[in-house]
Parts: sequence; structure tokens; C-alpha cells
Amino acid sequence: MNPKVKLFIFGTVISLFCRCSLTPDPNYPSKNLGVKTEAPWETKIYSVSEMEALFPGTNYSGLQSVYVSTSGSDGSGDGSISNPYRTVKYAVSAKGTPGTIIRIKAGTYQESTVNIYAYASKNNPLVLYSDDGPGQAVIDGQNVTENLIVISGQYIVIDGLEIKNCTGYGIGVFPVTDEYNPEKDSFTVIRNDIVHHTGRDAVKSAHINFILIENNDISQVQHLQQYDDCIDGVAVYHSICRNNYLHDNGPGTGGYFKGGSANNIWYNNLIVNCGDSADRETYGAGLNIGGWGQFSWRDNAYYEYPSAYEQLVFNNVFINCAMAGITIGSAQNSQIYNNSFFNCGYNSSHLTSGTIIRIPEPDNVASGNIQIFNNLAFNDASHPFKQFFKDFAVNKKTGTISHGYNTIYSEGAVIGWNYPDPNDITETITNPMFADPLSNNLKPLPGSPAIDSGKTLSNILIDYESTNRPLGAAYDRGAYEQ
Ligand SMILES: [Ca+2]
Ligand SMILES: [Ca+2]
Repeated sequence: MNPKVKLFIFGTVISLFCRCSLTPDPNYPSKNLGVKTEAPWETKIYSVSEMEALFPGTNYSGLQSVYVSTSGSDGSGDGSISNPYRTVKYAVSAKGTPGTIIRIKAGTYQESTVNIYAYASKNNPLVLYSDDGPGQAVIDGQNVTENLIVISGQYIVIDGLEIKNCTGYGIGVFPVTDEYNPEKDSFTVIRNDIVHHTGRDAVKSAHINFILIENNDISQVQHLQQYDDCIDGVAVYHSICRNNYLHDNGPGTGGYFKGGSANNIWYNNLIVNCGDSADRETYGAGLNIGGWGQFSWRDNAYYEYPSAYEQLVFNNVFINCAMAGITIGSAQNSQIYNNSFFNCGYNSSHLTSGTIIRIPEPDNVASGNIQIFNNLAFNDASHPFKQFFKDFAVNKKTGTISHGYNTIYSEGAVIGWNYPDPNDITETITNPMFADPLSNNLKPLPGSPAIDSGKTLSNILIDYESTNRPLGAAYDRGAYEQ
């Protein structure tokens, strides 16, 4: 279960000031990119509050109930509580219509691929629900089924299921027809699920708009084809990933949105033991924002464009992500605010590693207009790192990288900032005094230099525990406010 013991408020109110899009360099060649797809740098930028208001909430009381039980029958059942169906796949095919909640009773369901296709609505979604509590209904692919749940259409909610043991994706969210189809606004919600031991990415979305991924426990991809990720998005516009526990994924990342993705917001996630790959620099990170040669813009891979736009990453806690906490690979207009790192970026086996936040040189366009403020990092004597962040993209079209008010400390090695201003007096090399980092508690102790020393950031109005910011005399650095 998700160990993030905290009060989670769905209606978190965060308002973001409008940010202007950064268009590609005018020297980039123009491309025929299809008539129904807007460019990632042209799409509207939604704040958290604007975006979350578009998704179905957690009150399912008005929906029609259909029941599935391990004691039910697909042949003689009718989906009623007294005569339930036996399999999720059959229940979805028989009764998976808008305004329905498929209530799956406790037990393990050995399923082949469950394809969910429906055009529901915000107030009448189609919900798959673990009826006896999160994790009680288990969908088991027995490492035979390829993709376990495949979603297309609109307003489909997967709530509380444990999903495990497949050779493909655990949950895949894709367009109905092709990348140009006009129904690309998905509004899929993946909440309270436990997804693990998938063959490929645990939660995969591609070529869609609007997905909300919250309160999930996602881990242990089996990496059957390549190093894969807890959450992966290709050419996804408008997503919120929050309050997830992303962990124990070895060489893969906790999360990775790329391929011309835009307006993706990551906050209040706990990311532990991800990105330990030493030979795949792209994937070795807790979070990977953008990526290598990954610009697909919903059709072809165009290396001339950046991989991600408008990535907002705040209040996340990173523990033991060996290659890097965050990799910013070909991302533009992105903000890295108030994250806390413990024992990340200590693997120095690659040129660009040994770094808490990496901004390496990708195959396509380098990163630009990156803001890095109010972050904290501490590594103990056994996990020395070389620098807090470093920009390696010196030979390409690197835009501005702004930073300040970060505090770092390494017990075991000489450390530095490396770029561009090591004398910035707001940035300090002092111990942030995390309370109990070995127990994933990175809340600064009383007297920490992180408290009341942060930069005021008008779009960061809560902390990792959903406490309002600021408290006390000023904003704090790191994920917590006090
Ligand atoms: Ca992947
Ligand atoms: Ca404060």
C-alpha cells in the first residue's frame, strides 16, 4: 500500500499564473504534422485546479452498479449483487456502458486483456472499482496475458484494483483509432491502484489529452523488452500525476513523459529505488522529463523539436535514485520546484551521472527555459555525488537555465553546482537536516536552514502533506512547509 500517510485532498486548490509558450526555434524545419493535432507549444496550459475540475470525482453514488465475484458466473449471472458475473472482461463487455460502476468483489481474477471502450462523461463515467477496498480485487495476467487493461474512449476510471503479472502494459490508455482522431481527449482516471510486475510500462498513455494518475502504488516492472517505467507517456498533453508511490523499479524510471508531451504536472509523489541503470543514461532517473530522440508529435519522430514542454515538477520526494533524481532531456519551459532528494545521483559510472538533476545533451533539441528553485538534497557518506545539477548541452540550442534557493549537502565528497553561477548567495551547501531519511521522511528538523529560506513561488501553494504554503516567516525549501 501507498505509505504516504497523509491527508489527501482531491479538491486541492492550486492556481498557476499563465505561462507563455516557448515556440521552437524559427530555424527548425516546418513539417506536415497533421490537421487534427495541435502542436505541444500551442496547446493551452492548465493549472492543477483548472485541470482536475475536468475529471470525474470520487463520488460514484449516482452510477448503476454491476457486480463481479469469484463465485459468480458469466453464463448464468446477470451482474446483480445476488447473481454476479465471474470475470471482469465479461462484465465490461456485457454492461460496460457510461454511467456504470463495475463493482469487483475481493478475490483474484485471472484475466486475458480487458478492453474498455466507451464514450462516457464527467458525471456519468464508466468505473471499474474494487468494491471491498483498494487492492482487494486483483487482476492477474499470470505472466501470460500481454496488456491487462486497455482503455480507449472517454471518462473511464480504474479505482482500487491490484493489477499484476503480465507481459505488456498493466494499464494502457490509447486513442480510439489513430493519432489524428478527434476524440483524443481521454479524461481517464487511474486512482488508488496497485500495479506491479508488468512486462512493460506499468501505466502507459500515448497520444491522448487529459489523464489523472493519483494515489497509486506502482512498482517492479519486469523489463521484459527494455528498461521500462512505472508511468510512461508519449505525446500526452495535460496530465496530473500526484500522490503516487513509485518504487523499486531498478533500471526504469518512476515516471517519464516525452515524445512531444506538454502541460504535465508531477507533484507530491514519493519515488524510491528507481533509475539505477548505469548504461542507459536516458532512463536512469527517478523522473525523466523529456527524452532522447523522442519527439513523435503523435505521428513521426522529429528530432528537430524538443521532447517535452511545460513540465511542472514540485513537492516530490526522491530516495535512492542512483543515476539521477530528475533528468531533464530535451524539455523546455519547465519548472523544478521544492523537491527533496536523499541519496540520489551517486552512480558515477556515466559521464553525465553523479548528479542530482541532470540536463544532458539529447539527440534532439537541448533543454531551455528551465527553472530550478527551492530544492533540497542530502547524500550520506556512502553515496557521494559530484554536483547538484549540470547542463551538458553546451553545443546545442540551450535556452536559459535559472536556479536559486537550493540547498545541498554531501557527507562524502566534494560537491559543486557546475553551472552557471557557483557564487549565487541564495544557494547553500549545508545540511538540510532531514528528520529520518532512512525511513523516507525528508521533513527538515527544527533549526534546518531549509525553513523560511525559500523563494516565494506563486504557483506552489501547498506542500507534500497538502499543507498550505507559506507557513511561518517565508516559504521553505524542499517538499515540506513549516
Ligand atoms: Ca517506457
Ligand atoms: Ca515557512
